[in-house]
Amino acid sequence: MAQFQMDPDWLCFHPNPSKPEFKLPPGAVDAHCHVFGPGDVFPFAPERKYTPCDAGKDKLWELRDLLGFDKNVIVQATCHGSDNRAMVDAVRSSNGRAKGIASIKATVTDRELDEMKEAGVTGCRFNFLKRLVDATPREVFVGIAERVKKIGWQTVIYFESQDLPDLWNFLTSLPTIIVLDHMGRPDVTKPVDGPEFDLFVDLMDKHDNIWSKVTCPERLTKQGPPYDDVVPFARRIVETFPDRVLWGTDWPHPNLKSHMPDDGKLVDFIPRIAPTPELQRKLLVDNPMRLYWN
Ligand code: 0GY
Repeated sequence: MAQFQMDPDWLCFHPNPSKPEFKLPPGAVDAHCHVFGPGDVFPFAPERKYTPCDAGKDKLWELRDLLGFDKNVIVQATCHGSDNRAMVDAVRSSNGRAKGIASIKATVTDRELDEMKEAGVTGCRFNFLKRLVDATPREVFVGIAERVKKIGWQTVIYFESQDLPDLWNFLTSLPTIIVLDHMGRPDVTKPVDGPEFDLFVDLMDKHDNIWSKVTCPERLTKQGPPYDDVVPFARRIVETFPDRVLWGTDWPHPNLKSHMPDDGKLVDFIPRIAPTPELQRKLLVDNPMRLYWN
């Protein structure tokens, strides 16, 4: 009997994704994905807000090879809280083909940070989504950012577009490179050149330490596949900031409710948002290599 029962409405990752038509450039990096457990080996955290299906490292490597990626950046998922063992184990066993982003508390010791760094962790994530985590005071995040800056880490930040005005001063005060998840989760029913998305573009424009993942059309869409409504948003960011964008699958796609994407089709979305070979090479190879494997 498995130790954990996934949530009754949980959508598990696609069982047999298609091989993409778009051929990824050599050395492409999936710069946003997760591992879940398996729960019997790496228990989910007591404070978690969801219990997923198991999605361990072996499944992730299978997907990497099927899609044609060379490397992964594994972001600690909130179902594991600040217990980073599943993520660190995956990074350690990847033969140098994965890096990690941790979730840490202010109580983390310097030794723990050094051990994670030695394993291949290159940053930590701050999460502002109430459905995923209990709130952490901003001054605590600032203190963590000042510490991780000393070991050369970046901070990855997950928030939703309506919170950007309030978060502006916090974000712009952080001393590290900052990577924003999923373009700050724009409301794609609003105009791509309207005030809300302009503010996100303005943030990146004024602060060249801020990067964006142009990820998660399956999460942002209101129309569903093939995600036509997300294309203009991602394309605007890729074309405006070609040297500060990253792409990732978001496998195993936590908390989707409407549908589970075919990961091969998600890869086929890339040339729609990065239409030239040069933009594709920057997005998929040059940028993630500069940020994570430098
Ligand atoms: C994502 C998005 C989500 C979940 C998490 O760590 C997580 O649990 O990041 C979400 O539910 O929106 O980036 O995978």
